[in-house]
Amino acid sequence: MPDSQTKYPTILASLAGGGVEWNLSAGQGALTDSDNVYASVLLNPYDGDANSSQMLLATGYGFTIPAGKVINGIAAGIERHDEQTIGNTSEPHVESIVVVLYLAGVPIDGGENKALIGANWPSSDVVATYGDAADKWNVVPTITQLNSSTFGLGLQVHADLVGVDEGDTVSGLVDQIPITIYYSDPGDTTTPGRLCRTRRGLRGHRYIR
Ligand SMILES: [Ca+2]
Ligand SMILES: [Ca+2]
Repeated sequence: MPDSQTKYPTILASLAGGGVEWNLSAGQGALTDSDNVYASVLLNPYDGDANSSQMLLATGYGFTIPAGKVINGIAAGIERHDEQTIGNTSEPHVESIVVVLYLAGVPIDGGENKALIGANWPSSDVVATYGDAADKWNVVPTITQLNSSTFGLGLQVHADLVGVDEGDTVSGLVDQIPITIYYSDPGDTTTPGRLCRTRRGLRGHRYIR
């Protein structure tokens, strides 16, 4: 039977290597609930060293996918908004530029970047969902890897210059990042692809008769 697990990150980190460090002073549990307790980052669109964030790494999900299951899809929800911090911006302009799956401290090799670059964050909390029940982000992690505390999501954001005066600053705020993993038993016949093959098989059988 198809099944799924939804879990929340219990380990947060801002990965050094360029960009502005995320403010994680709300604690390691900041993204485990939609409670308006945030991880945030303060960006200066005019400063090339400060207009992008470091990678926010959310791990420690604690999945318990049973051995032997087939992974069908992965979905991540990012509840987030942006705020004008200082200045004359008519509206803040913070966008996600990297949304990737991580394992053991690095992006999973070959994984898809799901960020919708150019789509500004809303001014109040909205959940953006990346992936779905049949989308594996172009990766094939093992169940052991998905259950690892090092499996999770990396998020990097950027502030653009549209409508922004020099000296303006904006913040990106993230409330929660649930990840849902969809799985089923090997040989499960409920997936659309298998139904199509079954129909073709029945037609062929009829023609032979
Ligand atoms: Ca919220
Ligand atoms: Ca929160």
